[in-house]
Amino acid sequence: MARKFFVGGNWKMNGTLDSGKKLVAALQEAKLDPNTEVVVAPPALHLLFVKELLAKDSKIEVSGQNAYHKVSGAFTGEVSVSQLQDAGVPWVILGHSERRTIFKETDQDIAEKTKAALDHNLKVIVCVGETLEEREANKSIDVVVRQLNAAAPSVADWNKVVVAYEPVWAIGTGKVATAEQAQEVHAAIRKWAAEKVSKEVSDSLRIIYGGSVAAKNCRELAQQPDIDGFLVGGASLKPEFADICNARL
Ligand code: G2H
Repeated sequence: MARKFFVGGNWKMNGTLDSGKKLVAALQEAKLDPNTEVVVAPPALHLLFVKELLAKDSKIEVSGQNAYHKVSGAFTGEVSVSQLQDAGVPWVILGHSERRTIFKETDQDIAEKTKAALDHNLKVIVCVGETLEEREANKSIDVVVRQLNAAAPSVADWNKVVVAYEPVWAIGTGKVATAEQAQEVHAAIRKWAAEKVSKEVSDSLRIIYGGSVAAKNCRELAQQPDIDGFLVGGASLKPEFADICNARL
């Protein structure tokens, strides 16, 4: 089964309303590969503004960068999965390494958030990936499998999930994983899905790569058989994001 190429732009905690408007205008002017699904994740404060600007081009969807699993309550500073649903935001990124490391989210937290998001009809980009220390100890695949095993019981419908493999040592560092390094882990994730979930899910699951993806390295990565797209940080704030969306052209 052909997997639709998927490119997410994770704007992280960057930009202003004005710069968001310019990024949207650039995306609307660019000629994007119609066979690529494009999703952008602006800061929470900018989500509805960007969603409205994009409405003219319904092909590009928006995503939250995080969400809390409780529906409502005394959780100062959080945005809930049900608030994203209510606002018509179709996607949410969960388990990004910056959430795991800086904000101390655990595998269990991410499992709870994944369940809550899917229960509220959101589509989820679940991030996994090892640290440099773990890679040097040859534990990359063990770590990724541990993170996936924690999230898997929360997933009733894998069609609503995209897995992002983001080696922590490659994030925002300019050190991109080689195409071979990324492919090896992506193949291991697909094997895990075949064994743990089903052959059908393994064949259809989109596994995207994140970590210093740029126009200059995206094409080689995009040619790997198990790389189905990208989660892009820094370069999603630049005109080259359109080239990354077109990596398969
Ligand atoms: C990884 C990635 C986007 P960058 O965090 O999720 O960021 O492309 O800046 O490494």
